[in-house]
Amino acid sequence: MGEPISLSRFILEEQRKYKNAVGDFSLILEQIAFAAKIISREVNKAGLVNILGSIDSTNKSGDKQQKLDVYSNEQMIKALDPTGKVCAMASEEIEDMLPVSDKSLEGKYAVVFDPLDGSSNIDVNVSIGTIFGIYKRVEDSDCKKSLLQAGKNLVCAGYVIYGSSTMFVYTTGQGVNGFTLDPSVGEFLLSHPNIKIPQYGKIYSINESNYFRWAKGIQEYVNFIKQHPDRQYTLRWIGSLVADFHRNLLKGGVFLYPEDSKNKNGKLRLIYEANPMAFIIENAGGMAVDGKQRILDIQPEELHQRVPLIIGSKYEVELYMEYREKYG
Ligand code: AHM
Ligand code: MG
Repeated sequence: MGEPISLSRFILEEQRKYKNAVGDFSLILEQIAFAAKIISREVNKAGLVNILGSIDSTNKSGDKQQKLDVYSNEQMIKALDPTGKVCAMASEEIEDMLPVSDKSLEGKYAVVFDPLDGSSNIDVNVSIGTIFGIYKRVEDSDCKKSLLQAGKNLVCAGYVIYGSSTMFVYTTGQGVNGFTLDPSVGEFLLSHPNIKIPQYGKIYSINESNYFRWAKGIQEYVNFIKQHPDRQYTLRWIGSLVADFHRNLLKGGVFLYPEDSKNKNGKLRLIYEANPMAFIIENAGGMAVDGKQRILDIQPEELHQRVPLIIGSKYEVELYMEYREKYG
C-alpha cells in the first residue's frame, strides 16, 4: 500500500490544476470537512446524551444541550462564514437564506446544505449524513439568485456519512472520490478513488408503505423489479438518504422517493438533497430524474421546494422512465 493521501493534500493538488485558482474554493471545502469532523464527533457521542444530560437540560458549564441537527447547522455556518468567501448560504434547517457577515458579501461562492439528514435515525443509532452543494456566485444579481441555480451549475457537491466509519465523498465534476476519517490522526484519507456506479445493480430502495398512494406506473415498475427475469433484486431502506444513496452508489441499484397522492412532489428537497446527489451520481456514471426530466435541469423556484427523486444506476433509472411513460 502506498502512503495515505489526506483530503487536504488532495484538495491542494486539485487546486494546482487550475492556473487561476486563488484558493477560495479549496478553503470552503476544507472548512466543510472541518465542520464534518466536529459533527462526526458529536454524532458519535449522541447515545451518551441520555446519560450525560438530556437535550433540554443544561450541561455542567451552563450551556444548553442542543439537538444534533441544530448543532450541525451551527457548525456549518461557523465553519463557512468566517472564510469571507461565501456570499450566501441556505440550509434545510432554516426557512430563509442565512444571513452572512459583512465581509462575506463579496464572496464568490454560494453554499447550500442539509446539515444532518435522516434526523429520525439519530435516536436509534442508525447512519445519518450531511449533504452540501457549492455554486459560483451569479454576477449582477442578489445572492439569492446564486442559491436558486439549476443543479447543472454546481461546481461541487458532496456528502458526509456518519456510519460505522465517517466518510467524506465529493466531486467537482471530474470524478467522485471518497475519504474515510481516520480518528487516530483526525484526517480524512483517500479510500475510494474515482467511484463509478455499476450500470445496473440488485438493490432497489423505496418506502413501499406508500404503494397504494403511487401512480400506476410506479406500482407496475416495482412489481416488475420484484419479478425481474434476469436477476433477483433485494429491497434495502434505511430511511437516511445519505446511507441509502452511499450503499447504492458503491453496489449499484436505484433509490426512489417518487410523488404519491399525499405528497405531490415527493418528500425530498431539490436544493439541499436531490441536486447535490444528482450531481454526484452523474459524475459516477449514473442518472437522476424526477420521472419526467433530469434533476439537474430543473430551475428551482423556491429554496425549500420538494421534488420526486429517482437516482442510481442507468439501467434501473431508464427503466423507471419507460414505465412512467407507458403507464403514467
Ligand atoms: P429529513 O430531512 O427530515 O431527515 O427527511 C429526509 C429523509 C431522507 O433521509 C430519507 O430518504 C427519507 O426522509 C425517508 O423518508 P420516510 O420516513 O418517508 O421513509
Ligand atoms: Mg433532509
